[in-house]
Amino acid sequence: MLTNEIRVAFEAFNKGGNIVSVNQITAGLINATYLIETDKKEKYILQKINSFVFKNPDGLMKNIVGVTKHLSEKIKEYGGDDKRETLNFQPCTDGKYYFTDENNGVWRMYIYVDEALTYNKPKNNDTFRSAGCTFGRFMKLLADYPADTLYETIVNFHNTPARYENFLKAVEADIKGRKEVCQDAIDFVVSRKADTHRLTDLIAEGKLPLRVTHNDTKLNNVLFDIATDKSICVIDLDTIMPGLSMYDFGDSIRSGANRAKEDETDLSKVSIDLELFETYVDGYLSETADSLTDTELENLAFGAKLMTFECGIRFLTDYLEGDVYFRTTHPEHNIVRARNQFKLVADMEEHMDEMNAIVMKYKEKYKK
Ligand code: GN1
Ligand code: MG
Repeated sequence: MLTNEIRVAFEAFNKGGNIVSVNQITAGLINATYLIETDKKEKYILQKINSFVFKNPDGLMKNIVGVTKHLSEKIKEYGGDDKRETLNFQPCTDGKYYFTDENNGVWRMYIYVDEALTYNKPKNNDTFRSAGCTFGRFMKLLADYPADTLYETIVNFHNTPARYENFLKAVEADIKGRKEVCQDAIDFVVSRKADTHRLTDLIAEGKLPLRVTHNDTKLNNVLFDIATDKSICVIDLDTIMPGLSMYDFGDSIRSGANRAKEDETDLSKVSIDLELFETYVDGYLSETADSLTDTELENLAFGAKLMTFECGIRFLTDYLEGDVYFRTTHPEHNIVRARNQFKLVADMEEHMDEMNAIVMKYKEKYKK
């Protein structure tokens, strides 16, 4: 629906033409996203940035514009199509890549990648393998990006011990009186405290390299070409920051290799699909095996479990704090999501040896 604020924001990017249609895209849980079509037959994605989550739009957009320009150059070097394989953000008349409206709403806009779609669940093994290649290539193309110029858009985003501490505070404060009804989930988290610091300990010991990572690699954050069904373009670039390969690998597994959707209430449907896990490992390592260290490879499967655990902790914390962070459609939404993630964690624990063996199999295949 075309509202006044959407029209004003669109006009700030000075592309000309009149809006003929607006469609909200609700797949993401953070920003408000609109597909805009104009009478000049042009299509754009206009996004209102969630300013509760992202406090510094200037730093955020500098990261994103810097990274997408870097990607464009690389894509052109290998003969790819930089109009489809990366997002192209549009400046306003003042040269800034975002617009602040009269209510302090912050907006940005990029050219819509046409003839492409996203999947919430892999359509088949090939789709998921292809996503693995694309996220792996993304990290590879950014290997020489100056990481120290990146602004930390969400401080401690994948710092699981810090997430754990926030969770404990939320339990303690219990501002919504929800603690009692989710004691099972609270106990689940507390009993796995030791897992929270395994990767941060390895970082502190200098045993894991920080890389430029995406940090939010769920399957619907990559676009697929409708004609070929190959994944082409990584989207949702707000959390690009220095991070670990396990974060990107892990979050893809969390979201794509769960047999159920993230907010499935029937927990008997939630489990890790090892065939999908394998197909993603194949795609991801086909691009990255040579650059990953042995310690990274040994921790990839654990990373999948940790990202699932951390996401569950975040959903549970948000439930305890009254649903202030993630978009929800009903009061139980966050606790449903948390229990779902914890069921997946428990299932991954059962299959951890198999998951590690699969990673080693593809290490042998791809590492020269
Ligand atoms: C959010 O923005 P979106 O929907 O792609 C969240 C991720 C969570 C995910 C859970 C910036 O991702 O960290 O894993 O929801 N993004 C942010 O679905 O917090
Ligand atoms: Mg998204």
